[in-house]
Amino acid sequence: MERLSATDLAALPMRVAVGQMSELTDEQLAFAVQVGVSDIQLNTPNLPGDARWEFEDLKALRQRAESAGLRLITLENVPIRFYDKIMTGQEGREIQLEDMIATVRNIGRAGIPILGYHFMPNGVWRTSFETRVRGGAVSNEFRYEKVKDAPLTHGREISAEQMWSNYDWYLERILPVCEEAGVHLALHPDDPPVPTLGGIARLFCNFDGFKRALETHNSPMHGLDFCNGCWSEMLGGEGVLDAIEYFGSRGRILYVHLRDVHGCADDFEECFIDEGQSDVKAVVRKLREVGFNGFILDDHVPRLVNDTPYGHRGRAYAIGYIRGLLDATG
Ligand SMILES: [Mn+2]
Repeated sequence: MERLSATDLAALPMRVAVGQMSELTDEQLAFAVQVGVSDIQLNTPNLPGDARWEFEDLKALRQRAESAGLRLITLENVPIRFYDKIMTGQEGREIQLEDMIATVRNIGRAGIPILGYHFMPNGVWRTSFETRVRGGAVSNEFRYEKVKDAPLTHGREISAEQMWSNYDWYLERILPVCEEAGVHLALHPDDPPVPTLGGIARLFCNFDGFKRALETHNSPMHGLDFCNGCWSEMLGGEGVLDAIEYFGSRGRILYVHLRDVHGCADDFEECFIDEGQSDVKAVVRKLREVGFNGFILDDHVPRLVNDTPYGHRGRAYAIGYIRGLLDATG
């Protein structure tokens, strides 16, 4: 398969992908083929390199997907250590920027068209990974109350103003490289989307943050990894439709994490895709209505009886459900 151009991407239909694993094992490739998808996403792929990814490794990864008849369409997240100084505005960020520029160029040259990213120096937080949901399936939860006095993760507080300054510094420099390299940047919400955790302000915890990011760094190569779970936490079940309307009709939704929760940003638990507070059928209909033609991924799922650490059973359930939604609304 040749490198996908922007035009080729636009010609693909809305579809389901398998992803969120860090390695392309034979088993993972077989699973993707078995559940009937043609696109693969990897999250923080386990590649050599302490500071950057190399062309040959990226190319080999894409070819490995293609050997199973699959398209490696997205890498979500480089390791935080690749750009932690950039995010926190520390000394040494220039060196990290040079390495990130090299990584983006290598991703483009390897023919991988989308790079998902986030701007959370202290990552994703949950207060339990043993939350029991329907029938005893194992999920997770976040209760802000339990972490509101958590110690500083970086030894100091970083304000929203400073985080915006760090973000703008980075995007001003990396986005032109993405444009040149043919790599789309897809922004994931802060997870959980609360204003601050461990002393670090979280920029992407409300509608205005995303609007500001995409307006300030305005390019067809810059859009969203629309995480329905996080948006549902931010705006509630109805609000996700407004967000899809706004960003989707502007062509800024690059791909979708379709999961859901019960609750809101500072107090929620993740649940099965069919029982959340948003109407996922309406979500898919809205995505069609705004002309979204990227891929949809299950993201996180509750683990079922005898499930694997990756959650093959829970994922197969969600992926089949999403495929059914696409068929039913097509
Ligand atoms: Mn997500």
